[in-house]
Amino acid sequence: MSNEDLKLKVAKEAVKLVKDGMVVGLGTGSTAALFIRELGNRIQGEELTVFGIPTSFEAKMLAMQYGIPLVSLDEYDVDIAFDGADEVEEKTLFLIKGGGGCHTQEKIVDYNANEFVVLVDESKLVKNLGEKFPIPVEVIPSAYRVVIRALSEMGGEAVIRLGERKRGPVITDNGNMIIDVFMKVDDAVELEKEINNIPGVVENGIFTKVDKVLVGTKKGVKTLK
Ligand code: ABF
Repeated sequence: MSNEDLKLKVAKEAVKLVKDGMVVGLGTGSTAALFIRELGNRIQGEELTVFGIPTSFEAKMLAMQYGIPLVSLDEYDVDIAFDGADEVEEKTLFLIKGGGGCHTQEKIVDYNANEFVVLVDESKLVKNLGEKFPIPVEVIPSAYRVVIRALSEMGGEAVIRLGERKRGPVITDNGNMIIDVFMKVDDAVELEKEINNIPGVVENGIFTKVDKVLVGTKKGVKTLK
């Protein structure tokens, strides 16, 4: 069974948690994309009244494609948010997100949801946060050099994320740059705050407020909480 099969299993399980009348946070990435498709199918099939709040341009386009009516945080609170992750620390359920560069909008929606549910296949589980993945940091472009310096002083190895052809930096939905930081994460709660305290940083990809993680395994979907 491939990782893609496991992601689909998780998406199908997650969509069962949505109830009629809910406002749902729609995450970004390949797992969240499967969830958005499944949710669209359920809304059409069962004629549910459900609204989505997207976490990225990508999620917005998918929601429109699959017929999920959209609202915004201007007027609505989020009942439940579903989103992917790059790493999940098994013992704490802390996450690294932002491999797709959308973690700022994701954190706004996910942290403000009444319930935040993470959707991953088992390859994303790690013993210690930062084991495989750098921490993505969204940065105001004019501040990139001083932010890199500050992150280096904190013991990180910080690199600007470049686009596929490596001709320039990746630009986020918010018009900013991403700096990826390779560093040991001893205290994720403190580090999340500390990185955000650097002038010029918009948001980092450490997520420490998670309600539930649905993990796709070969034996089925397990829930961590
Ligand atoms: C988003 O998509 C990101 O925060 C995370 O980087 C990524 C996970 O993507 P996938 O589900 O494709 O592995 O949720």
